[in-house]
Amino acid sequence: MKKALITGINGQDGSYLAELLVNKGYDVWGTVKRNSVSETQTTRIEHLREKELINLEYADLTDMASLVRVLQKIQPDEIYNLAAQSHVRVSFDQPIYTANATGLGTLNLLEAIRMVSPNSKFYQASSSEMFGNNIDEDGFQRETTPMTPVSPYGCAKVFSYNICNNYRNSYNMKIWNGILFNHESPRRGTNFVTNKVVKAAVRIKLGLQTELHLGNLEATRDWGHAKDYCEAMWLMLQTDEPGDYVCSTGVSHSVRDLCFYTFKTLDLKWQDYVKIDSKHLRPEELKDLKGDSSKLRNKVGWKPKYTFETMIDEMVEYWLEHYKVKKELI
Ligand code: NAP
Ligand code: G4F
Repeated sequence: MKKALITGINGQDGSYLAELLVNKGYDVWGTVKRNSVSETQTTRIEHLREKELINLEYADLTDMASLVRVLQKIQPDEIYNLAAQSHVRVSFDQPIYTANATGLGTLNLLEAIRMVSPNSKFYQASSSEMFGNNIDEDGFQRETTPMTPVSPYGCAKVFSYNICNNYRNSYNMKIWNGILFNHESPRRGTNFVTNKVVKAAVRIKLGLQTELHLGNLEATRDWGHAKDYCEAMWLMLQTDEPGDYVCSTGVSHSVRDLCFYTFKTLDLKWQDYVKIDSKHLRPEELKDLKGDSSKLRNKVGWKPKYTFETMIDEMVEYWLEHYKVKKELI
């Protein structure tokens, strides 16, 4: 039985990846960060924890000793580093913490692996935010697109990406960088734009809310489904040769399109409810993202199952179910 360790197992991706690895017969371990409300440490993975399908350890990427302890205990075959302060807007408010957790945290983990578990395969959650506003002539970003990040989060992820490549080359460690474009799901934090819009539209439909305050409606993103992208992470680690892979759908939509589609699904007109609030704007904005994932599709055989529309439909259903309303009743 293969052993896998997922840092940030209670995050959106961690929870889907844990399900995928449990279903594949792995012995799955995950790290959680201590919280004074213990229930919030396991909200997204409670269904796995209560059936004793996963094992949890306390650890923090900023605390290298905790990482050494966990690695010594588990000696995993595969390590998926999904933990991070992952919110771009928040990274402007907490740049130093973001650099420590999302940047130096990766180095803490790599050093711990080098000392304690050097033969483990390692997946790093790299991000399309690393490209900043660089776009190739054909309108796409890919593995070779220059990286000029426009947020403290993006800068921290570039550090992690570079140090992973450096450790791969210097110490022959088995390290893969998955450069993932935005991926969403009903489990997405509701302060990211997709789940914020979907949750608010459902609440407006049910009379629980009257307005939705957003920032930049013109930005475009290449939005995929987190389940599809977790499959890509696992597939990468099953290849023989470590490398860097973009994972994306190749289709992008604006935040305005997202509002249009979501409100229309509920027979609402988004213009009647959406208000622009400058507090959701960023000091510097990453305007457009659209990824070319040919390398992943051709070399690894990955293909997404969800479209933008089926993903948003699933998220709408989730929030209706949350408020105990059947779609046919509204
Ligand atoms: P997420 O939902 O924010 O999950 C992040 C997880 O990391 C949470 O469980 C969080 O715990 C944990 N964490 C935060 N700071 C930590 C620290 N200092 N030490 C240990 N754990 C810590 O993010 P996600 O959407 O699942 O994304 C997974 C990874 O992929 C992240 O690294 C993200 O930056 C990256 N990524 C995401 C996307 C995307 O579109 N989703 C795209 C590209 C890359 P708490 O909840 O207790 O804070
Ligand atoms: O949903 P977002 O906050 O995601 P963002 O900034 O693209 O970052 C996500 O994707 C990255 C991959 O490229 C990940 F690495 C990162 O961890 C995270 O998962 O914002 C998407 C767009 C932005 O252009 C933002 O300015 O939506 C725009 N937006 C407009 N109004 C808003 C809002 N974003 C948020 N969060 N809240 C708003 O009210």
